[in-house]
Amino acid sequence: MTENYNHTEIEKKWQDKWDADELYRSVIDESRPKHYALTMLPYPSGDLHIGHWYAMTPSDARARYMRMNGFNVLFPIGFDSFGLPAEGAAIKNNIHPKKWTYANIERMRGQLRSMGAMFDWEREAVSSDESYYRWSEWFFIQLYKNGLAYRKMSPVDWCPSCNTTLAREQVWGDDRHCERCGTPVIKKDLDQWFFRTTNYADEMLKFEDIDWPQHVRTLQTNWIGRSEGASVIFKTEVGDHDMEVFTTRPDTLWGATFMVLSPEHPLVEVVSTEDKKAEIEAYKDEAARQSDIEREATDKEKTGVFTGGYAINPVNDERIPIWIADYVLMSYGTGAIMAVPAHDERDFEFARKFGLEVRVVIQPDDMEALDGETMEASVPAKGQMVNSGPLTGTPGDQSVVKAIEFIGEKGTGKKAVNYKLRDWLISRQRYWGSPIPMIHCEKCGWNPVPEDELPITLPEDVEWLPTGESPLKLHPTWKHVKCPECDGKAVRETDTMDTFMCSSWYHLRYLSPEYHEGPFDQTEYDYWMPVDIYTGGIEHATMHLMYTRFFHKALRDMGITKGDEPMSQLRNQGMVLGEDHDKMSKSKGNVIAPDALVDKYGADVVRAYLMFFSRWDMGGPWNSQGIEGTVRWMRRVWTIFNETANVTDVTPTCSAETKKSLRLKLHETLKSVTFDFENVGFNTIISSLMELMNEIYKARSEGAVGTPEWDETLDIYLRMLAPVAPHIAEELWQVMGNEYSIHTQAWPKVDESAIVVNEITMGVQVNGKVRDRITVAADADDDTVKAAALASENVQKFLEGKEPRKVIVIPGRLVNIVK
Ligand code: ANZ
Ligand code: ZN
Repeated sequence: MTENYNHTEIEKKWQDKWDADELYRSVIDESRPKHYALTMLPYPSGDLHIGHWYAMTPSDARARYMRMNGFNVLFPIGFDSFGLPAEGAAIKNNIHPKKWTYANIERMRGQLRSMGAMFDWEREAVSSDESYYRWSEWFFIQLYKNGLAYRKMSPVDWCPSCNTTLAREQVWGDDRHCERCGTPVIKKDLDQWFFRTTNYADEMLKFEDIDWPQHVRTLQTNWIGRSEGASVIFKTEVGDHDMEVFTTRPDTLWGATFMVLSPEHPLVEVVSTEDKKAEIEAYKDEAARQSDIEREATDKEKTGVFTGGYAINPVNDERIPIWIADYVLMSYGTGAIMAVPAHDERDFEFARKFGLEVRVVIQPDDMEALDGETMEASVPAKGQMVNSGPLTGTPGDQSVVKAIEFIGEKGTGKKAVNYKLRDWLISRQRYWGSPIPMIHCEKCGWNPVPEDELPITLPEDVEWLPTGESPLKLHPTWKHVKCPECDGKAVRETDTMDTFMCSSWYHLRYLSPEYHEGPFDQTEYDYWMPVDIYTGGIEHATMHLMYTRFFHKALRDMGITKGDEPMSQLRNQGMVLGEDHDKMSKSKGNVIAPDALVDKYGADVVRAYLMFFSRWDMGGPWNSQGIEGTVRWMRRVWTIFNETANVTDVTPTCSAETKKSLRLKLHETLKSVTFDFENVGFNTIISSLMELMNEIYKARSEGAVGTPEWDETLDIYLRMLAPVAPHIAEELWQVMGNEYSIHTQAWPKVDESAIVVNEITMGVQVNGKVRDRITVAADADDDTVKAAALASENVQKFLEGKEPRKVIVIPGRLVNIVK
């Protein structure tokens, strides 16, 4: 009798044993190639959800596969444990953010262990530990010393409910609400710390040396938003101030019929005439209430106000009216534009609405002569320059270059590149984050905390209830320190760092979490870095995945890291949706809780089903019927191994054909599973294993038990199963009388000779009558087929010893022999 498959007992037993034996400890071993498999670290929200399982368990299977292939694999885990939710929970439940966070970490460690993943817990890193954030602080100082951290007064997006600034990516939707709490975001002027990510904009556009999905590359490329063009200086008529514009079309300079300033532009005050001031103020107020997205929308009715002022066009000294309009954003380029209505869509709509001149200066070759008075839409295409003073007649393929040369000679403009990417705003007016290690003295200005005084630790006695002020600022003593330069009275920076700072380098802390001489141990770095495969959610395409690249490159230039990129390969999973095909949420009641599933089915089934139910990079809706299919498969696996484990003296009764086709299926499966593991294609791994299981049952019914082919199949089956379902594979490995552990076994090798791909049978005719059938490889050439046909005994008989006059091969079907 077969024992029942008691997953709870089996999984617990092996998890404990693996732990006790330190089976997944990864230490430097120069004799083996290394493989650093990194899965995105979780935020300790308190509950591991199905999304974590979906990210981590297939990644674990891949890491295990690499290990079986002879790699020394590092697969670490940790917690991204600073951040706003801890303070939210603190306020709600009156519990210290630190206490809440560490209690959650404790609980989640247990949940993570239930996955049966090959995490090396000795390398766990927790970003809110003093031993960790000490180095976040240290990195801040290095960035500061290298001119990559600076302080600037700037209008920021502020969430009045969370009481903090938000990065551009944390402001969501057309109504611009806070990503965390949904409150509408307002603008506020604050002194903030920034990292100069824009220094690396061009380099971050290069992806040649890394294997990252095209989708992520496109998102990052668009986010960086590089535009080439020119910067041109127009002078204001009154006061001769510089009004710099960025344009991608310097070839249209002669067509500028008005200028537009962003309502927030500092020159608005200067150029506007007294009679316009009231109207302008009203317009500015209105613009401030809209989001950049709303303001930029092309389908929006254009609005604006004439300032009463004029600028001088540097190419022809023409006097041009200056307007303000909300479609020009202060946050892009210089916040001022030259408007060329004949060739720019938004400028055209604006000109028509306010009756401004539309002047054609570009004539594309393939279009009828354009007329500014009558045209119904702008013509943005390049073409020959017309109406453009000395440059009239310049062909479209040279127009931009010639125009830049022209303004260059006049000293009024030059080639320029512009980016949508902004510097990274680091400051958060919050408590639960890494302190920014800077000190301000009235006399000496800003200075970093001396490195030997690190870490600056967070005080525990803080008021976390909302006061409208940052808890560190409110603290009575914490901020008061001596100036590192003059020893006089000074104050600490009371803002803390954006948590994306902590997660920009956690892959380095994993290398040596106990190391205290630096952020990481160089020996470990040299062995393990770069990360060979990074897996996680696509939602991190533009923030985390750009910050971590920036960070690595900045550190590289300081001689701290090596190589140009931190992560050689990236693969993203999709999202597990609720059964109703909606995003899971507590309010919709469609949340799938992994703990309950593990209780009911076991971790192995949950792992396998998550790999099976959809393409990993696509995700899809959960299906509670679907998982039953995986359960049945796992039971069949359990049963067949147990039933045949102790069979010793059985006489195989199957045919040679059965043995051959079992081996064929086995090695075909091994080949495709190997291919799929290499290419991170998890769903087909499981379906292949299911199919092979059917073949195994069939072979058993045909009497294959006891044959060498049978033994080989079972052995290879378990090795293929081991990365997917590590517990059951370990148990069955033992049941089969093998030596512990299956997880230190080698991945099996495909026997190509067992896979004669697609044999076909062809008829052989002699003088029009079928005399025999031959079996050949489908891809056999004509000569091979002819030789096989002529070798047939029957054919020889009918040839009666004569040489055939003709042999014709009809590929795939027939050989025709003429006697
Ligand atoms: C004159 C012109 C003529 C333009 C023409 C376009 C076509 P990208 O590709 O996005 O970089 N622009 C510049 N700064 C702006 C701002 N702060 N707010 C709104 N629009 C702004 O686009 C650059 C073009 O967008 C610039 O080139 C400018 O209009 C406009 F036939 O200048 B152009
Ligand atoms: Zn000082």
